[in-house]
Amino acid sequence: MVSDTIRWSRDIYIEHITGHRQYQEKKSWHTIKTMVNLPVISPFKKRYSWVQLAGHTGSFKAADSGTILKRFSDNEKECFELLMKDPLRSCVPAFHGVVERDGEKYIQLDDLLTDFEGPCVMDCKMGIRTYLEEELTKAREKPKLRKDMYKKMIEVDPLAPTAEENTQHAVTKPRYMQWRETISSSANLGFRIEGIKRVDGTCNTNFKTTKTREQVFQVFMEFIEGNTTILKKYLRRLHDIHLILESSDFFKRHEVIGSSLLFVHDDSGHANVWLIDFGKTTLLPDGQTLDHRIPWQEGNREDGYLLGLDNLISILDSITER
Ligand code: I3P
Repeated sequence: MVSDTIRWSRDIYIEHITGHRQYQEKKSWHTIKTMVNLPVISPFKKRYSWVQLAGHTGSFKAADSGTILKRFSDNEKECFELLMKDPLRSCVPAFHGVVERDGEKYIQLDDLLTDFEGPCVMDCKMGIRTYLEEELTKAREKPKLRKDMYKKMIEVDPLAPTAEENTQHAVTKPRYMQWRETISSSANLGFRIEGIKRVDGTCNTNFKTTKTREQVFQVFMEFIEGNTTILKKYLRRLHDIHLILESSDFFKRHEVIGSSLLFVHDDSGHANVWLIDFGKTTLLPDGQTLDHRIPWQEGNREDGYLLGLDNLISILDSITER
């Protein structure tokens, strides 16, 4: 399932960054780990492509000016179709249907960066939980051992695996995802920072252990470089999003997992926030709705999205108060 959190830089598609190294190269629009899909750049048009701050590699393709192509997922397409008819339409990239390129299907979406000059981008993955209940059930029925996840785990904390996991050199996916939630702010604050791209083009995804309110506060301060105009715009937009979520039928009727809030601003003081990534957003059975705040217990499908949004707003509010 493709549920990437993504975002963009001009002219170069930047791939997913794994591990806990901090990349501080001072190269503008630098490929951080692997560069793929260098799009053809028209000298006549301003072309933007994607910086992928987290998620699966190779999921994006350059498209006509002002849009991007994201690898097709039936689930995400269905979400966008519903979102285009929901009050949340104003909070997500516009969906332009499904297209085929080189035998592969993609969904076509608005490029949210088009209106920014040298955008700074932050990706916050929302919710207290980052895996679907159905993933948990499947993993229980047929446990699959993941050596790659074990490796990622010991890179951050060599003491995290159990004796059994050390023997197997592997962990199950839910075990890894739950561990990721507890070392970051997902479990305690209901969101976590996945990555940031700064104006100079450097990217940082070294936020796996950014966990406390104070740590998140510091990251936000650096991200906005103390610019209170931008901060106020972000806050206003988050309050609007909050109101719209409360009135959204789509939101009531979906378990929203692995979706992000994308913060974008530039030097001119232009700032906005959107909801992105619906690859793991799942329609509930008929008649079931979620509160998005009450604690998750297996079976209730709660995702803690609004808890995360409340905390995000209160942390940004505390910046204005200092
Ligand atoms: C990845 C992250 C992704 C998840 C991926 C994880 O961990 O949690 O959200 O993809 O699982 O490896 P990390 O950020 O620590 O690198 P999904 O959300 O699609 O499950 P995967 O390796 O099975 O794709």
